[in-house]
Amino acid sequence: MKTNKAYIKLIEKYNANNYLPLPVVLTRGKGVWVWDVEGKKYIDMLSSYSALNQGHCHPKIIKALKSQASRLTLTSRAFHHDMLAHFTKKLCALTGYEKALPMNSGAEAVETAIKVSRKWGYHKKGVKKDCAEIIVCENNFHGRTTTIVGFSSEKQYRDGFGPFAPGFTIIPYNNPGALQTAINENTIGFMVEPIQGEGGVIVPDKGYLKSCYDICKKNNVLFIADEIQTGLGRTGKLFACDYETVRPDIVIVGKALSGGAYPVSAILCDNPIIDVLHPGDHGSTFGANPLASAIAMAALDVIVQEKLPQRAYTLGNWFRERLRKIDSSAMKEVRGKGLLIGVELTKEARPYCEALMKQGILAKETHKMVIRFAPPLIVKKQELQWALPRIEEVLKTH
Ligand code: IF1
Repeated sequence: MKTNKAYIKLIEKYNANNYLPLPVVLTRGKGVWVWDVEGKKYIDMLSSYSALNQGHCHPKIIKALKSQASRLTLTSRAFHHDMLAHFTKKLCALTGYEKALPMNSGAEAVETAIKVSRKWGYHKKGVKKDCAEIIVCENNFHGRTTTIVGFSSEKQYRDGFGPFAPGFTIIPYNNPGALQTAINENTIGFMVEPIQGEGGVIVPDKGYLKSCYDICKKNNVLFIADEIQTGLGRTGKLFACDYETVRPDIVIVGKALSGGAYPVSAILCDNPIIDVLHPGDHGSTFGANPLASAIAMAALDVIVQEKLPQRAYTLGNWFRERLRKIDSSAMKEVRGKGLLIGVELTKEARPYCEALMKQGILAKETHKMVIRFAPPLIVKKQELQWALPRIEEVLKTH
């Protein structure tokens, strides 16, 4: 049997060096649990950055995958397929939007939102050709394409990858005044994460999203919410924007839209925005394919049937309180909403994540000083109770 070490050697030999994963090689997953190639069991407290809200290999999702995989996987968008009708009807009914435009990765859906809002800006708002501007926030994470990293404020995400696309203005997060000031006649959209995930689980002040939304409405600017990480139950509501009863003009979803079984993303909006698109304006070979559609339908069913937003709300409140009770000088702050939780430390988080791994808990550092805890939303209280003393021990002794 090959060890973790042996696999890592092979992986390092044949793969680009663009990641620094924890030194564990997983081979199986079920619910909140994963197993490495040496048979050791861990609780997954990352959930692939919220793609696994439904847990690993959810039986209903895998059943849909298998059955669709043996019937029809791809038609391209040159032809219609039956599952597209079922999937988008379900997605629109659940979210309350008139239309969906499915893609594959999150970054592609962000690019889609950028294209749709720019075209809306030229055709509906009357912005001069090639002058459209989108306002984004400092410390954002919206993906890795050259356009998207071009408006990142993180040096490493940009360095060496220019030149970048113009048309983006960066303002401070959690500051509605900065949005008001930055808007001009060419502003067509404001794109924001309701909670900044990669930025370190940064929760803005209460009322921030609503204030920004109102400013957007007053100025005929589209409010675009990137709910790729926060959406579909993670923060304790279907969307994190629901906390402030903000209904964005465009919602971007991904990750948990497939329950981790396939790359599926989408933008959601109403007809007056999406109707700027005409045949040939946008597309993707694999976007909205039959397999993706069947998987996403099952993933959405699980979110509803198993009341994942409600679970995240209740368990999240309880778990954050328990984490706050841990008496450790290494802990600075516990923050988050639902089961999107950041524990900010006074020291670098990486060694703590390595120590947690030894205890059977897989979590990942973000922004150097923060450990992110985001277990699948199907997690049981007993499973979190299993993890808590182990987390406590690591935070106290390292
Ligand atoms: C990686 C981070 C998280 C996202 C938001 C768009 C995307 C993401 C709010 C793009 C993706 C992923 C990317 C993934 C790790 C993960 C991540 F640490 F990199 F930043 F979650 F925090 N909007 N986030 O969080 O979606 O194209 O990846 O499907 O390894 O880069 P994608």
